[in-house]
Order: sequence, then structure tokens, then C-alpha cells
Amino acid sequence: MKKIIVTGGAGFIGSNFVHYVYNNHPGVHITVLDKLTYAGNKANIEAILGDRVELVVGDIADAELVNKLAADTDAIVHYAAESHNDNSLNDPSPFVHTNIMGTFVLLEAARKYNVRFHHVSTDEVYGDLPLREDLPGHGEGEGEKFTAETPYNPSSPYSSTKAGSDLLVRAWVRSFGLQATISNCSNNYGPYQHIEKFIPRQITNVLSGIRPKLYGAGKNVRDWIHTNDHSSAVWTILEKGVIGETYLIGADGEEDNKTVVEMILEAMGQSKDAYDHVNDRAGHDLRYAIDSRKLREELGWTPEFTDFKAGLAETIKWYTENENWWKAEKEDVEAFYAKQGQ
Ligand code: NAD
Ligand code: TDX
Repeated sequence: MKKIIVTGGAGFIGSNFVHYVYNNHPGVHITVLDKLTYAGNKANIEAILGDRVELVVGDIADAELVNKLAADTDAIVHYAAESHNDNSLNDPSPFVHTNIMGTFVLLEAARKYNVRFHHVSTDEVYGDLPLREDLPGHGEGEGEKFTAETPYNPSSPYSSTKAGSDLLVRAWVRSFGLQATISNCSNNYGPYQHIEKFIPRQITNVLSGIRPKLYGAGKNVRDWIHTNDHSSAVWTILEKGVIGETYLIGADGEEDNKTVVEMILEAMGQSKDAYDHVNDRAGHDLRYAIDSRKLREELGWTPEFTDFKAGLAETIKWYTENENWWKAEKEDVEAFYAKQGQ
């Protein structure tokens, strides 16, 4: 693979992937296709733009543009999406446009030019799981984590549009022989994550003198993975993945939200209880947990950044040192949440 298109490569996970490929695969040319919505930021890749990394600002649902780019590439790695559950509850329409229509346009272009396609998706397509304490095997028994065989059961406009996009990819593989793979990853954290999301919101709250905000009782569990491990997993699938297969990506990082808020407060020298309980999210998924054995055993991938406490400390350091990257947006983000009592 010499030339790849990375859609959404100016967003959080996409830009981390672009840096990963730039640093680890010097023979690869990357074209980032990104609309630069509120979530996309040229600054995320600015330092590496040049001969090997190019930015095309545009919409993945623009068929003319997408066809032009697809005609001259070996692979499309598709990260672009509307990605925030809370926004999807407020206005689902851009989610349908980008996640469904945008994916459709990319698939048609990949089919036309016979381009290798990798679709980046989420564990949220499977719905949610009971808490470990309510399970007979305490989360370790069969069927107590998500696998590629778990039936789709999405809860929100965000996750349902991601589920729809996954199903389009599967249909294009079966009906048209598209050379595609899919990955469903758990919650990512790390640098360049938009401050609307849980971990960066709380870190930047503390840095701004605002108390962290926990939805409901904070019992909901997320399975955290460092974004660098997501990048190495996607690259492994691109190189070694079996066409038509779905791989679940996770690093065994389950934590409940209350524990994460307390860890952030502690790491930032605050009292562990210096946070507020706020309104819960409508339809709030209870627990996500990934069984990633297929990816590990069949493709030989292993996560590297599995010390969550150390990863969190490094992420706190990044937001502390890069206030210019987030400061201008903080007030608007908090005003949006304040309107919903969050
Ligand atoms: P993000 O919101 O930070 O970035 C999305 C990027 O897509 C932005 O740069 C934005 O400008 C771009 N974009 C949006 N609409 C576009 C359009 N119509 N055309 C072109 N570009 C467009 O999202 P993220 O958290 O980095 O997530 C990236 C992908 O990974 C998504 O597909 C998401 O579903 C998936 N994912 C995310 C997580 C997570 O924890 N954040 C976990 C698993 C999977
Ligand atoms: O201020 C907050 N307080 C809070 O308690 C925010 C913003 C969130 N939460 C809770 C809600 C969730 O249980 O924290 C958890 C994580 O919330 P988000 O960061 O919004 O992530 P989540 O809804 O779990 O979805 C994320 O992971 C899967 C990404 O945003 C998705 O794009 C990805 O598919």
C-alpha cells in the first residue's frame, strides 16, 4: 500500500492514525479528506503536512470529489463521522448525512475503482451490556462481552447511524465483492480528543476552575483504549485482515465513570469528591466491554498502552500544555451542556 485516503483525518482518532502511519510507515502517502466540522482541526496534522501528508477539505458525501480522489489511491481508511452521542440527541440530521450518506458515497467510489476499504466503527452498534456485578460469570463468561457475533442493537441516533453504515459495508462486500474490512472499537482516549467528550471535558473543567460533571450516578462502564493502540490495530487489519471480516478492538480497560472522574481529580491534585452529579443522558448505555481475542489470535495484534493511570496522566499533561488548542471552544461547549442541565 503506497497511497491511502484517511477520511476524518483531522479529527481525534483519525489524526492520531495519520501521525501513526507517518511515523511508522515512511513509504506511505496519506491524503486526508476532512470537512473540518467543529470536530475537525487542521492544527492536529499541521506539523506533518507536506510531501507525504496532504489535506483535502471536503465532504465525504460529495460524490464528484470522492470519485476524483478514489481514482488515484490504493486504500480508503474511513474514520469521518459525526461522533458524539449527546449531539445526536439534540440534532440527528448531520449523523444521517455523514454516517449513512457519506459512507454510501465512499463505498460506491471504492467499488468503481476497486479500492481496498477499511471501515472504522464502534462497539456502540451492539447496544449495551449488564454491569459485571449483575452477571453470573461477573463479565468473564460466554456472551458477557461483545464479539463480532453479538446482534446489533444500537441505542442512540449516533450508534444507529454507525450500525447502518456497518451494514452497508457488509452488503457491498457480499453483493459487489468490495475488498472491505470493518473494525468496532471501544472508547478511545488520548491527545486531540474534542473537549465535548468525557475525559477531556473533565480535565479541561479542572484546568478552568469548573467542577467535573458526572452523568447520573456514574455507574456506567466504558472500556478505555489509548488511541495509539486503536491506530496499530487498524493498521494490522489493513495489512493482514481477511476481506469481509469484522474485528473488535479493545484493550481490557473497563472502568466506571465515577472511578474515572476520581482518578482525574486525584491526578490533578484535587479532592476526589470535587465533582457534581448532573442530569443523566437519555437512553444512556450502561456498559460496553470488548472481547478482542479474534484480532489478537488471528492477526497477532497486542495493545501496548494498557496502563490506564499512566495514559490518563500523559493525557492530562497534553491538555495542560496545549491550552491554546482547546481554550477558545470551552465556553461554548459548557454553554451547550448547561442548557441540558449537564
Ligand atoms: P471526531 O468527531 O473527533 O472526528 C470526526 C472527523 O470527521 C472530524 O475531523 C470531522 O471534521 C470529520 N467529518 C465529519 N463529517 C464529515 C464529512 N461529512 N465529510 C468529511 N469529514 C467529516 O471523531 P472521533 O472520535 O475521532 O471518531 C472517529 C471515528 O472513530 C468515527 O467513525 C467514530 O464512530 C469511530 N469511533 C470512535 C470512538 C471514540 O471513542 N471516539 C470509538 C470507536 C469508534
Ligand atoms: O460530561 C460528561 N459526563 C459524563 O458522565 C460526558 C461528556 C459524558 N459522561 C459519561 C457518558 C458516558 O457514559 O461518560 C461516558 C463517556 O461519554 P462520551 O465521552 O460522550 O463517550 P460515549 O458516549 O461512551 O461514546 C464514545 O465512545 C464510543 C465516543 O464518543 C463514540 O464516538 C464512540 O463510538
